[in-house]
Amino acid sequence: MSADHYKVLFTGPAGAGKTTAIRTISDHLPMMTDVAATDETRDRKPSTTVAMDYGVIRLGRDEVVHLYGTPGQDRFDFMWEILQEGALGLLVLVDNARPDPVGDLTRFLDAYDAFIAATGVAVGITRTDVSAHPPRQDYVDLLARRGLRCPVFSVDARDPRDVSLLLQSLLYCLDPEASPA
Ligand SMILES: Nc1nc2c(ncn2[C@@H]2O[C@H](COP(=O)(O)OP(=O)(O)OP(=O)(O)O)[C@@H](O)[C@H]2O)c(=O)[nH]1
Ligand SMILES: [Mg+2]
Repeated sequence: MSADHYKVLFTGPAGAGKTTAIRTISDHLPMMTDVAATDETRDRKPSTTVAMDYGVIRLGRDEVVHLYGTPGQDRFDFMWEILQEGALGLLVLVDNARPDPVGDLTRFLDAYDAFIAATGVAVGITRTDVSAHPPRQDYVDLLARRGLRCPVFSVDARDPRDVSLLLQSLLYCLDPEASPA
């Protein structure tokens, strides 16, 4: 039986866990383009994505989801638009331990404004074990102010259950008729 193929895109600031999330749920060893970080990200983690991540997950019997991840750093933002092509929806990961994570989310919602309007978005708040502040409600309020109703979860990018729940909630929200796998 031939499967339906979908593409989703993970984005968000450097260190939010995009590469980790894709690696966590991918059925096969993902393709990564991480190089040793030489800039300010080096203090936080040893490597950073310079082009893209790519993994794949089969959901149920007949759905294959292709997982693409962007670089987080602004200097590679030319990849953000390229990677949107053909994607069904966007997963924004934000690192709750950064100085202004709600501002980070605002920046990514702005950057992907037209894409989100045409597709859909879900938000994963990572590193809530490192910083419990700001609360989830701050993100919900921001999304509501922008007229966006979408899933918002606290996720640990290292936990396959968290990441796949976020992914499935995005897919479900894009197509409520679809049965979650
Ligand atoms: N404590 C904690 N660590 C986490 C959590 N989620 C992810 N991490 C860690 O945070 C780091 C995220 O790094 P990456 O996955 O490379 O982040 P990225 O978003 O791909 O970053 P760029 O490619 O630089 O944009 C990894 O060391 C993860 O193990 C979490 O919920 N809690
Ligand atoms: Mg990365």
